[in-house]
Amino acid sequence: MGILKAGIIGAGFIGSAHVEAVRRLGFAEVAAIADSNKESAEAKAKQFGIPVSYGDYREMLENPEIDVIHNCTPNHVHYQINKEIILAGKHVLSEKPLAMTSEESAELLELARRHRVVHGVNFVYRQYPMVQQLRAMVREGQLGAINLVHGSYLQDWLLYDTDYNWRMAPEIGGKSRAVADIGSHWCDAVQYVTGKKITKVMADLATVLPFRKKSSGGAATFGASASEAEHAEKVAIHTEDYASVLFHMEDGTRGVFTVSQVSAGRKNRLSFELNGSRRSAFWNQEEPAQLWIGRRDRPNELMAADPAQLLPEAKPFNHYPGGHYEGWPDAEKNMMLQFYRFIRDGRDPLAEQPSFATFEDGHRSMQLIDAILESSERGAWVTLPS
Ligand code: SOE
Repeated sequence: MGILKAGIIGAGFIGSAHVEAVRRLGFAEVAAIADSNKESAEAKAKQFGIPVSYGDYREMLENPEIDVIHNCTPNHVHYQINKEIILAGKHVLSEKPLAMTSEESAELLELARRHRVVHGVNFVYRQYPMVQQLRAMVREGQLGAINLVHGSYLQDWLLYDTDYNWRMAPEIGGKSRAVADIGSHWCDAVQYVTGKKITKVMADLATVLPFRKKSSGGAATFGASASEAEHAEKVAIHTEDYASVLFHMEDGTRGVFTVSQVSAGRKNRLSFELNGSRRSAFWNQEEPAQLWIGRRDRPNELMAADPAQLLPEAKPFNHYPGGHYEGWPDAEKNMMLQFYRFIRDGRDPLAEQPSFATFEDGHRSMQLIDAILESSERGAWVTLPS
C-alpha cells in the first residue's frame, strides 16, 4: 500500500489537530477537507494547504482515492456521518461520542464489524508514553494487585456565565456534557491502564451555572468567551458542569473520579492514581513526562520520560530523547500512528485488539455515560450491561 489518503470532516479545534497529526506520519496525507458549507471548506483548505475541499461531506465519501475518513463534526451528527462512512467502505476515525444514544453506537459497532472497516475513536490520553509505561508496569505486576483507582479531569474554559459553546445544548452536544466530554477520556485511560472494565457506578451530577449568556456567534471550544458588552441571550443550562462518580471494576476494584469544567486554573488536568498492593503510581496530563511511583518502605520515585528507561511496550510511543518532552499534539500523533499503521499493515480489528480505542470502546463508553446519568437521576447504584 502506498501513501494512505485521509479526508477530514469538520475543521474546528479538533479537526485542525487531526490534520496536523496525520501529516506528521510520513506515510499518509490529508487529501481533502469537508465543512458545513463550500466557503468555509475552501477557506480551511487554503489555510491548511489541502488540495480538495467539499461543502458537503457526501461528495467526499464518493471520492475513490480516499482511504480513511475522520469525523470531527459536532456530536449530534456523529452517528449519521459515521454510518455513511462505513457504508461507503472507508476506514473511520471518529471523535467521541460515537452517537447520541447507546442504541445508535451498538448499531455502528455492528455495522463497522460487518463491513470490515478499521474503526477508531479518538481517546487520545492512552497514547502518552508515560501512560503506556504505567500500563506495562501494571501488566508486569510492578504495582502488585490494583486495589484502588481515583482521580479527576478538571478544566476551566467554561467557568464564567459568559462562556457558551455548542456542547451546552443537549440537542447538539448530547444529554451529558462534562461526563461525556471529559469523563469519557478519564474512564478510557484508567480502564486501558488497569486492563479492567468499570461495571457499576453511583453518580452525583450538578449544573453549577444554571443560566449562561449566549453571544450571537457562540464560542469555539476553548475559545474566548463573550464580552459583557456583546449582545447576549440568557439561556437555561441543563447539562452538567460537574460530576463525581464512585465505581466498581469487574474484579471488585474500587474507584472514584471527579470531572469539572468550572475549576479555575485547571486547564486540561486529567490525572489519576493507582494504589496497588506493592506500589502506587500517579500521572497528570499537565505534566505528562513524569510518573510518580509511591512506595511504603523506600523513598518515592519521580520517573522522567527517558526512552532509555522505558519498558519495551512504551518505547515506541516516545519519539524524542529524554528532556525533549512530548505532550498532547504528540499523543494525537501516536493515535494516528497506531491507527494508520494498523490499516497499512492490513490488520483485522476482528482478529486482534488494537492499541487505539475502537468503536467497541466507544460503544462501552456510551453505556457508561447512560449508567452515570441514570444513577444520578435515581440516586442509586447502576450496573452496566455485561
Ligand atoms: C473540551 O472539553 C475538550 O476539547 C474535549 O472535547 C476533548 O476531548 C479533550 O481532549 C480536551 O477538551
